[in-house]
Amino acid sequence: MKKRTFLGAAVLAAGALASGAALAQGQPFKIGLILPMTGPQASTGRQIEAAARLYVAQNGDAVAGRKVELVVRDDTSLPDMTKRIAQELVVNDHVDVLAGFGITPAALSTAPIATQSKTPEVVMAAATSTIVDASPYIVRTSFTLPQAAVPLADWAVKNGIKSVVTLVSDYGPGIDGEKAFVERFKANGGKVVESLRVPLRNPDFSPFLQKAQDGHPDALFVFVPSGTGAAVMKQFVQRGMAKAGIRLIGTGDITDDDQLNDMGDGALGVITAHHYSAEHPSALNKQFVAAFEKTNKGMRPNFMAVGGYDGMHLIYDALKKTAGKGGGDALLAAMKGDAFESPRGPISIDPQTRDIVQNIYLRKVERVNGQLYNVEFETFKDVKDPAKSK
Ligand code: VNL
Repeated sequence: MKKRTFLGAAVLAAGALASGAALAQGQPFKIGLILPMTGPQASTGRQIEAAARLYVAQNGDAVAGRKVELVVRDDTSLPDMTKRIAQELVVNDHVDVLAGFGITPAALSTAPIATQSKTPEVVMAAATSTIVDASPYIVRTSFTLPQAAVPLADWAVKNGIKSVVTLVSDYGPGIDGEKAFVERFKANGGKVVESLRVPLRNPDFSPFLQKAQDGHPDALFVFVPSGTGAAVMKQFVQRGMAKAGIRLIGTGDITDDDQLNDMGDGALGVITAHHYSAEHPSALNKQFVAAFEKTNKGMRPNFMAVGGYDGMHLIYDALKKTAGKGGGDALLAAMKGDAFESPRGPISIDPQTRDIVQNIYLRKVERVNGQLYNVEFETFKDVKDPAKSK
């Protein structure tokens, strides 16, 4: 407890120092990247680190004459550890920006540190709607679950799906996704047979899938975090749920590009809504995917990689706008309203909410040149988080 209090005071002092612009410009500009590099969300950490390093390799390790340094730390996706690392990075390493955050609890646990030390917290992965409300220093380059779930609910009703069972991971993003999908689907006249929630840690999907199957819905709506989709897909196929007439739909987390190509033919035809597909047909995305695959053999960039890549872009833009000076408040002001083309399409940061505004795509899993991809077939432009525009 004593230690906590001490660290709290140190965090405040570090903030005062930074905001007083006492840190000389000769110092490197440090980005503390806190990611799950081991443990259940390790694929998210791997993807984001690879993309962040690619961004630096492509754009140089100096901005407006100021050297940029990435400090990568593994939080194993345990929020207490995320917080401890964030404190250390601010107090000892004097980082200028905190970034990364593989899961919602990690992003939330760091929010008080960002606020106290006036350090921008760039959330590159976590996707619960309310994260941006936890600190005025949080900016998000990932997505929110309602952004994807609402267009999917509209598509479902228009395409003959009259009843669903929902199955989500039992924490922030899952609950957001369930709520957004169910509300919209019901408002469109759809029937929700049952809503199931499966634990985040060590999930055993089989009893839940059994329940879903017993409900005989037209479709099963699923959200599970990145890295977990293949396990659900495997059991969905093994149980013969598709053959029993149940369609699998969900947010794009379930057909994650990191795993999709190994999911087999059972994944063909699965419809999802999301903000990024490695198959997105733009020149910028083709370049991004080729460069990523070249420097990371055997890996395909997924939506986490794009969140990391764009987060770096946002930080570089902000540092440029402050002419290399940085400073928490100045960086944040520069980030608000920033807009650029991402490998996912055009994006911007809503200056009011600090949340991302981006296109959402409906996609279908298809085989392209022998590989499984999410092929986009409909675009919803400039989607804000629907949970905030109510
Ligand atoms: C979260 C949301 C994490 C979506 C995810 O994968 C994901 C989160 C690690 O907010 O915790 O795909």
